[in-house]
Amino acid sequence: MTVESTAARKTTRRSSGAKRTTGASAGVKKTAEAGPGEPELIQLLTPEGERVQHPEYDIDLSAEELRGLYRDMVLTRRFDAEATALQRQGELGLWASLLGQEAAQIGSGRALRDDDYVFPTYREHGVAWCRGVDPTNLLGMFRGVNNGGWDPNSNNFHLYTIVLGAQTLHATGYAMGIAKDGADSAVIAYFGDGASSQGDVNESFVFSAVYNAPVVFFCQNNQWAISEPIEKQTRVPLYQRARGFGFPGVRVDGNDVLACLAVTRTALERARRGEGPTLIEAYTYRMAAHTTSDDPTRYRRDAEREAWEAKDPILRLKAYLESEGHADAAFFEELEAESETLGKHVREVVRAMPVPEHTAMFDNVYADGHALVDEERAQFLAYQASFADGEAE
Ligand SMILES: Cc1ncc(C[n+]2csc(CCOP(=O)(O)OP(=O)(O)O)c2C)c(N)n1
Ligand SMILES: [Mg+2]
Repeated sequence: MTVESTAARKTTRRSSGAKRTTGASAGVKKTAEAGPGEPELIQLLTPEGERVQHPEYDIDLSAEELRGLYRDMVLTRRFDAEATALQRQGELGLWASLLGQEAAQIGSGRALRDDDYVFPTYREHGVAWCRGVDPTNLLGMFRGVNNGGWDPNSNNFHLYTIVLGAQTLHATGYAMGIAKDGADSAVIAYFGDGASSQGDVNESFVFSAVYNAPVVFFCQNNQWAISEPIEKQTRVPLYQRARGFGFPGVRVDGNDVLACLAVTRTALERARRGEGPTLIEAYTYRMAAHTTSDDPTRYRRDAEREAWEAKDPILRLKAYLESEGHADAAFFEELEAESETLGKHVREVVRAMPVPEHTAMFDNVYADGHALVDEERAQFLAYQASFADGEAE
């Protein structure tokens, strides 16, 4: 990776009819939007929506594919906004918004094959969308009516994991397993900048490297772990940590859906070839609060958020689609109507979610039951009954 100053950046505008040049022959440098001294980001679409080339990671997508990525991001953002509103109306207990991280999630999610397996955190609503998980199923846990909400094996999308970093170990073990089975599929584990400090993540790096496991570690560096800034997690850019474990790491512009797609696709292919893990650091920003229980105005400046607004992942793809004539007004209008329909559907489904039996939470702790769980169930029933007595008095 080379580091170049902002002044030395070179962008190559790619008009629809222009002959594509390879990075090497054109001498095109990787572009970056990081400040001086910061490592560059792999980028294919600037914040202004200009297409730039990259010698290693360039991709060719049809207008239809580009519109598809845009649609995914818009609908995911709409779903997310709807969920936040539902929490504010008391319909959900909590929500963890993905606002600002749509490109990282849709780009990496669309790089996956159906037979690949995903191990998410609690914020991967865009990846769930790409896997075909019904978005309303994501809301049950946040409403407190179930403990998961979907069958992980239906879409190869594991349940949300709240315990930071634990899923990286699950992913590594799963990847080691499919390698033993001789499968050519790959595994991807999502985690955050804060989770990168967890022992689990570092242990999974060791195991996956030593066993050449077909796993991609996709770290969304959204700059914050609740109120802890990235500076308190690391002395080096996160992607550089991979080197110490013996596998490659790359930093991609996490607000550039094209770059996220290209980089993840490359890493997955590498894993399939039996060349082991890759760490992708998607450099992005958490535009909303950590969750609906958090108030970020207590610990970060408005100016920081405003600076990231200019790098919005959806606006930059929209600018590109418009400037290249890849989408017309009718496309944007239809998508707006589709967003409205999705929002209405989500609201209706959530409000109609059945309230489970109070004891359902004890049902699947052990496959064959357990005496201790039986005891706890009985205690809980007695506790519930004490309320009923109180009401009766
Ligand atoms: C093992 C563990 N420790 C602490 C927590 C509490 N916790 C939940 S989210 C969070 C911050 C995570 O930050 P990051 O990994 O950057 O992910 P982000 O929420 O920014 O997507 C913490 C400390 C937890 N869930 N699990
Ligand atoms: Mg974070």
